[in-house]
Amino acid sequence: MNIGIICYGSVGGSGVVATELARSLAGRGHQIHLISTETPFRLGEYQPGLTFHRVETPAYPLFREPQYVLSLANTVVRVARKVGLDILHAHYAIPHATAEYLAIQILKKTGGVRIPRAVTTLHGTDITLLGSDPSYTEAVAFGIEESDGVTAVSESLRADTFRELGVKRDIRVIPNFLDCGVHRRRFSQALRDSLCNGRFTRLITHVSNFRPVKRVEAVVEVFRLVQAVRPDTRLLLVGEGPDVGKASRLVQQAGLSDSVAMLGEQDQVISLLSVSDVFLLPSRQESFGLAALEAMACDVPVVASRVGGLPEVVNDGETGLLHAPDDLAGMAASVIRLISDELLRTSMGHAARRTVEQRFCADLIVPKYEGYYREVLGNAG
Ligand code: GMT
Repeated sequence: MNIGIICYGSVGGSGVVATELARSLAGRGHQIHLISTETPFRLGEYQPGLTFHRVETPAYPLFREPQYVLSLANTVVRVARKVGLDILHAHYAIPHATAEYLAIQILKKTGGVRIPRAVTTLHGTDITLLGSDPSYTEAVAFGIEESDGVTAVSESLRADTFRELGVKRDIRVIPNFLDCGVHRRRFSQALRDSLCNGRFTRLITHVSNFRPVKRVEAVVEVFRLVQAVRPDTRLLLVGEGPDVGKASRLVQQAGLSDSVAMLGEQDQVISLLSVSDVFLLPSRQESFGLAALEAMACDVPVVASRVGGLPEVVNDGETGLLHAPDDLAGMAASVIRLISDELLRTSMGHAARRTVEQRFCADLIVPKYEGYYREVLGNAG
């Protein structure tokens, strides 16, 4: 198939999933056209069958905001005219489902080219935080209704979409996935020693894009409670985003600067996860929690909020420990339990890895997307 994939290239799970899907599909012999404003940060080396198309959005002083929907639709039209797309797959509904719809209307009107079938994948905040905001609801719901196929990354997100947007169509749940050959524990004693710095014996890791939904204040507070009992524990904060400054302030105010390492954005987190004892994700909302899945793939148990799709990823009591989002004391107690009980920690870590292998590997999930594309093409009217 000739498949166009639209995604955000900046750091974020939806872009990571779209890029992994693009790479896997190209590896399975499809021609993939990845369309984004910037080179997705996990695109990696050149791969036959995978072409990147940059969306350029010109600035003009009259406009307060760049007209991204128009430039994206325009790029899609040009790519479709040049290569003849079978499927156009938008990741993240806002505004990608709208641009997808617009591009297809233009192609239908101008004719002379194959009209791709439109698939939209809902990732989370495009529904739960933004899509359900009255400023967006009608347009987002319309884009979803007009797509030929719609997928959601968890049952929870599917239910949220029906409830929040009132859409009435079928939505297929296809969970997120990882390349299990790449995402696996690669332990380095040297890295662990350097992070433990002769002073710490346990490492807790949080990876995110530091948006308010990730609740850095909860990350720091849980760690403060853990440190009070286990001063030999260090927190690794990995990632960049609007709340990084806030995280740094909170760490300082709590007198924890010596025990927290702020490592900034990292292309690959496998080495850091592989030397971690516990992964901490106390988000307010999480439709799936790809960061938790990445930790699990590296044999690391997860302590997280029991919200959204996280219970579909982390099996409470088996591959991690889940708590109500406000139960920070409970999360701290779970972290302390895991770092104090090596047997429990390693058995939960192994169970986490097994879960990833049994349910979330690319070779299980990517064929589900291929099958869905075929269904959508089969339904072409
Ligand atoms: O909202 C974000 O933090 C970014 C967003 C994204 O663009 O990736 O994350 C959402 O999609 C991910 C990939 O499907 C999921 O793993 C995240 O759980 C989801 N974030 C939220 O629901 C908060």
